[in-house]
Amino acid sequence: MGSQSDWDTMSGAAAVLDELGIAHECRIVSAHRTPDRLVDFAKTAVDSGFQVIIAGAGGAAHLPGMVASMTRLPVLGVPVQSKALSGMDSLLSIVQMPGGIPVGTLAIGPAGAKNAGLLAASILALHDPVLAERLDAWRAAQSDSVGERPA
Ligand code: RP5
Repeated sequence: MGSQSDWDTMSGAAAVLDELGIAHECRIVSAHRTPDRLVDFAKTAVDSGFQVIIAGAGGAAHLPGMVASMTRLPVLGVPVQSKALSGMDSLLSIVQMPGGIPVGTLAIGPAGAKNAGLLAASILALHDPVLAERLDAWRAAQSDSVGERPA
């Protein structure tokens, strides 16, 4: 994520990864304030063993696109809800990538962070049958938790 202030939102992605037993790291990497850290992280991500990157940022949210430009790993972008423009700035900064460098963009805010975790799990489950079972169970539990009528 781009800032400590993004953690309230991005912790939702980490929570899902924890629930599904998916090893992950949470880092603050700012495209604007720590550009060298960004380059180092993105360029070494494959060799470091990462398989999917979730990048959350708000405002002029260059982080997901810049990361995607420096790695072939799938990058899932989460637009963090900004105070000034309610996250529309973040969404448009992340979603409208020029052809050639994709960022899979999720919804603005906590729903996007949670779904980024789930989408990362779906990607990883393609080649991990044990994780696939856990993800199926997670989804079934979610279905079971939805009442048929309002309480
Ligand atoms: C972006 O600027 C971050 O991703 C964050 O969403 C936004 C505001 O950052 P702070 O000023 O709260 O650190 O780089």
